[in-house]
Amino acid sequence: MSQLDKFKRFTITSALPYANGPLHIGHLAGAYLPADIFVRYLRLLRKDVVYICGSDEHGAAITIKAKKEDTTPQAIIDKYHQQIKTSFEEFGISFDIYHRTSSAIHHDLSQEFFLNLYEKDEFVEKFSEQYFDEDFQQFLADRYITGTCPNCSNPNAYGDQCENCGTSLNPTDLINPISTLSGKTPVLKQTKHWFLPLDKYQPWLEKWIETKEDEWKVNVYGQCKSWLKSGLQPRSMTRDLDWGIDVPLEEAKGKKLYVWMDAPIGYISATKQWAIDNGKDWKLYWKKQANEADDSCLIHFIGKDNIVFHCIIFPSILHAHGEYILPQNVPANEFLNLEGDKLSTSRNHAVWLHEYLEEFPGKQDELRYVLTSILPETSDSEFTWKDYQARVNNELVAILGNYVNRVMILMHKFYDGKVENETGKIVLTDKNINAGLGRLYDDIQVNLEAYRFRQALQSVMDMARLGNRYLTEQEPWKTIKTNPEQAKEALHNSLVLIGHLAACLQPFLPGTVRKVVDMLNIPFSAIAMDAEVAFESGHQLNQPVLLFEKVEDEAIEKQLQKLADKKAAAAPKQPALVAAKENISYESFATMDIRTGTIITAEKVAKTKKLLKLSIDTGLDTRTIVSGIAEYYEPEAIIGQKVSVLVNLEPREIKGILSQGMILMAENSEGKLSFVTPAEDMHNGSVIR
Ligand code: B3M
Ligand code: ZN
Repeated sequence: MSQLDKFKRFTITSALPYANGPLHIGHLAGAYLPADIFVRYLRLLRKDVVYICGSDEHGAAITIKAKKEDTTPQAIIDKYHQQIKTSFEEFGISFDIYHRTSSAIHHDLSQEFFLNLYEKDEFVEKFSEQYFDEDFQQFLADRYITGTCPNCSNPNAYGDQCENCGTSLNPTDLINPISTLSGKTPVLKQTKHWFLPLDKYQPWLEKWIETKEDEWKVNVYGQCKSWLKSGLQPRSMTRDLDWGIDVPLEEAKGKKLYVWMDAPIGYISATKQWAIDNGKDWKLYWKKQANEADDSCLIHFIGKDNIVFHCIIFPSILHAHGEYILPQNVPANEFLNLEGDKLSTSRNHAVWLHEYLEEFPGKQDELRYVLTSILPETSDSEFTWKDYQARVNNELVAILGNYVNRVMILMHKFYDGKVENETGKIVLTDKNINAGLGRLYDDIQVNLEAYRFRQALQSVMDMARLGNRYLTEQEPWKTIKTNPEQAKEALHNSLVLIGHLAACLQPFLPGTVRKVVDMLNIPFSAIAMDAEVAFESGHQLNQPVLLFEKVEDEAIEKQLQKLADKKAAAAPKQPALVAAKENISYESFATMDIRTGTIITAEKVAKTKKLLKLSIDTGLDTRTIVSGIAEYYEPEAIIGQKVSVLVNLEPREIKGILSQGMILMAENSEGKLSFVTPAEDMHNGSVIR
């Protein structure tokens, strides 16, 4: 009997990925593959389950990406929502709906939630000072305000960041702030925000989370405890932003909901949409029922960086609302690393799902298998291509594929694929196999229900190992001559075992199961984890097909090379520096007279490529200097340029012109030149020392 039998219904969610980039294997191993396995298991048990996901299309993650790609947030979410949705579909994550938070149904429900809490007076209203454009009657968040960066003096820094030096800023950090709407100086104005009083909910949260001590994963429970221990603070649920869901209050014009207020509500709005599309009642999956025993079991699959939002903030919102169920469990995973390094979107250090699907067509189950084998369930884990190859070749091909293939080939060789006996029904007759099978079923079930998917998969593979051992012991290829009845029974037992294997493989390798069921020539519905596997006498098997192919070295080399190329392309180039010179005394340095000056005129020196004839105001005099910069600067462009001049360099004649000094130039490792100019405006003749 399953632990899960006490629940009437299941509401399973996977974190809504931000629609700001493609999916990689880290996403899959965190919140999607484990949930998909669990959901497929529930469906096998014929549970009433809805599996929900969708794109998270609000928040800075989206607007920042739009800025980077020089486009609109709408264009970003449209592009990536489609791409993510397609990748999930092709990979076979079996959501009942993949929705999006930009939908009207989601905007409406999020506003409804906000108003519900607002009308109950749950929010704490707080004021702070923010810039406001009086002409446009609007608060200025992020890029609606520019000014001088307090860090590097870039005059075009944004309210959230200076793109010159990379510093992250608040609008009030800017020197000389200017509104990009009116071009005028904004005024500071009080702005109001609505805070969720987490401090008020803390005692309730503590009690509720206590009840989860034995059930939740240690990493999840521990993180919650430490948040609670440090004391919860009120958290603003609104923002002065231009992208997101409008705060539904007259006095909050121009304000949006904080993305973490709306995103988890996305689970609910997606369920509503699914219910509309499928003639269901969404309330059964989300609302408290009259009788607690009728409540749905809500489980959030997430990565560890989302724990606080799913275990503290969202439950607080649900609790404050009052009508909703709370999560039964939040089995968060740790992180997956790749080839000894953190997965990184910005450094392009990732195995991208859409690329994998293209380069390994039809090999979804191979990736599912490897990722499930290394899921970061209790600590960070690592994907390497060599390990991928080893697991596919040594486990999928050599154990699972080999077992099914041997049995199928022998059945065709000896009996033309016909399953036939006198009793009229083919069932498992070997006591040892039966006992072994029973133990493995228990292991698989217990581990699946405890979110230990790695171990559960190992037990499924043990079933194939059991079959291989049985076949080797029975040797039907020999007994077919000496004891044909025994050979037949052994192969029939093996065949029934394949049926059990297919049933247990369903949550893990659905594509493979389809192939097995095809070969067995039985309806999909005939295999279930709690059903007997049997064949009617006279049943005809289909021709065997290979379940898995060996992964060749070349394929792995290619992937490793690709990662190396990406890494090289993303690495910042190290400048090749000129070697340092010998030390000199201060005295010899002090003999140089270096002054600030200004270029007054500039012209090319006839019959040369490199030389410009400059006249320089050195403060002391106006003098002629010949400088080898003609390949880098047009003469007209440098009139008025501030420079540094070595004025006491021995004059010398160059191409018939007396050059009286030298302009100092900085030269980088690529040979690019730059004038050396004082950072502040200095009068000509200022001494450089
Ligand atoms: N989009 C954060 C993330 O992708 C966020 C999850 C929302 S779940 C409601 O890590
Ligand atoms: Zn700056």
